[in-house]
Amino acid sequence: MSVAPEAFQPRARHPGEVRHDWSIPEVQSLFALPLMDLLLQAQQVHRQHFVPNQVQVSTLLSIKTGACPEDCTYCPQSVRYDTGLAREELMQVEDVARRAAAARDAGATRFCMGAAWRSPKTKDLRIVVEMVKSVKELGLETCATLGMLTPAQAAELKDAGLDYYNHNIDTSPEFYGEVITTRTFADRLNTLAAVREAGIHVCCGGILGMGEQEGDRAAMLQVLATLPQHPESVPINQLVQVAGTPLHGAAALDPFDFVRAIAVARLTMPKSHVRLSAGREQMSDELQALCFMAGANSIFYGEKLLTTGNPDTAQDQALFARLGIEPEPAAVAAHA
Ligand code: SAM
Ligand code: DTB
Ligand code: SF4
Repeated sequence: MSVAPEAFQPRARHPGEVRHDWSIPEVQSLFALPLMDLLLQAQQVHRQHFVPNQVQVSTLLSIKTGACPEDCTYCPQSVRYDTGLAREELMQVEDVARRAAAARDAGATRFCMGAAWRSPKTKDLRIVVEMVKSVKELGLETCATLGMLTPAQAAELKDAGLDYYNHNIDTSPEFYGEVITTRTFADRLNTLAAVREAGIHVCCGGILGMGEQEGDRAAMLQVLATLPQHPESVPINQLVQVAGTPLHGAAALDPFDFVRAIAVARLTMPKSHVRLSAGREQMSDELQALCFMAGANSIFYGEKLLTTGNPDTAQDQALFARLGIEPEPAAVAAHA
């Protein structure tokens, strides 16, 4: 029996629909739009799913700094590059809790603990579990980024009350091998699957400005937008160039290309928070405003990222006031 050709027509799409079947050419065609058309679409889709003019605010803390065995060519914490960074052991739980309380008092609703590990050791994970519990007790949302996780480790963190786990794919599958050789793209996807399986919210994005092509940026976002469930949080980092790392001196990205990537993340993952992540210290207020227009609705707040600088809290508060942006209230109930 013959089937009517219309049976094979893709069904009508509407902008803002959550989809998991994005093709690379489709994502590339978004990048190719005139910037103002892209910005307009992105802001319209943003308003379908989010309260306008609200931005989620997270604070980062490096709980274990430097001497990382991995070779990520962007990273000041790799043991392989001489960046002059002093190595620090895993922090004490009480000190982390003190820093989290200060972040909460300054206005953050989520506290993200980062460790320069390939993956956590059992004895270290036990300590991180205590950190997560104590940060959670302060009424903050909790996030950690500790490298690769097994399903059992992810389950342990979930039991401790971890709300989010950050693990980035960093770039396209094709460009990935130019950036990191000590762990594969597939390793990253396995960790993301373990985190998802454990019931922890996924925070996953990448870095722009590492010498990748626009096609790599499209391919990276296509991977994220075709995951069975979109990451709840999508950090878009601009490379922070650190002397001593192989990527120091990489050609600067056109700021409008950064804005385009934010807008494409917003359009392809309409319900995800898109974080204007590392690199804000090097951006003008006007560029950051364009990123918010493009649908970014999350930032790192506090004078330090992990090892590099971030705008002062007073400067960010002033920027929010000038733009009429308010911090997003914590979604505690959703993560209980
Ligand atoms: N070691 C763990 C890992 O790599 O999974 C967690 C910490 S690591 C610093 C977290 C992420 O920070 C990296 O995946 C990368 O996307 C981002 N990052 C690191 N150095 C950066 C830099 N110089 N500029 C922008 N983003 C950076
Ligand atoms: C993410 O995507 N960006 C953050 C967080 N996740 C862990 C890290 C940015 C690090 C920038 C370089 C540094 O401060 O060491
Ligand atoms: Fe280590 Fe993470 Fe830096 Fe890579 S990005 S060198 S895994 S701390």
